[in-house]
Amino acid sequence: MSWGSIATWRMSYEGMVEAKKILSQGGNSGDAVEKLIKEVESYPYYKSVGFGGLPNENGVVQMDASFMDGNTLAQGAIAGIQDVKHAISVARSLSKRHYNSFLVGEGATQYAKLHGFETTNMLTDRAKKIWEKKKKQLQTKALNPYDGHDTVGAVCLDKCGSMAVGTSTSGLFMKKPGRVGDSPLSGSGFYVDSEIGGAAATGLGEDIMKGCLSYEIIRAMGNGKTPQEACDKAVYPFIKKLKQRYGKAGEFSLIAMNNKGEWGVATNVEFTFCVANEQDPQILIAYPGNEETTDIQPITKEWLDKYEKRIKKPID
Ligand code: SD4
Repeated sequence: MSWGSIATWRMSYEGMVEAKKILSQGGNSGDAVEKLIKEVESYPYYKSVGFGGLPNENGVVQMDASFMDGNTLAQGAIAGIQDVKHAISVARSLSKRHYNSFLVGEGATQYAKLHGFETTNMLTDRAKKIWEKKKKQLQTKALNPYDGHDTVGAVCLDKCGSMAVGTSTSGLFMKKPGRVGDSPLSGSGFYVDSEIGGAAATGLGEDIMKGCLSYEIIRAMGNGKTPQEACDKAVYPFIKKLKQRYGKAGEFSLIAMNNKGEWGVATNVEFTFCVANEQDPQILIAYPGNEETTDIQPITKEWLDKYEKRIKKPID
């Protein structure tokens, strides 16, 4: 049996290298998902996940995360958790409970503290500076405050055929306190069924939720579509529908992998992602293609160099 992993954005690369070590040695898909996401949560220059994530309107980092086991369909999720280093680990721990498996706000933070999860101030100096700068800009300019947001979403398949999915995000920069996105919501931000495959989302949660897009992809794969066909079929007609009926569609991207390790993505914006199946992880870049298809290319060194500079650029 082969193993595989797909995860959102360039930021998941280093985590996927770690996940590969687990999966290629016969380790468990849940362990691989958690390890991958913890790597992203730990890196202070990724400003939309974990430590270094951008705060809400009040300057507080509030995180959402989820974990799902594709064998048992067990799920755990948290929303609006504060001061906890690894939101994904809290979500995974909650997935082991039949009751009280989705906690929000203070209750989520209390649970993490009570169960010994590492706590820390998640607001880095850099994130604070970006927030202060944005606050000032918003006073003088009519800007859209909600930019600079990405979720790490990861789907892993292990050699036993078990699948798992997880997500973690600090959500939209400058979000209202208490705002919850799609990432902890079953069927919207994530879903996995080891008999079919898994999917996860990143982008404007308010719009992803309107289509329950992760579940739609699983449903299409369950009806015989390849992961790429399922992503294309679930995402592009929905964007059209949103534009027609709601008047607009935010930016979002979906990833999927089936239980054979085949994968797909769909997006309405430039979207980097990482993938590995029986090979070293690679970073690819996707764009919306013609006629409801997705155009996928290898990443260039030029893109990666620019990215590295951008995420580490001094904040003036
Ligand atoms: C949310 N989906 O909170 C997340 C944020 C994100 O790219 O992924 N943005 O809505």
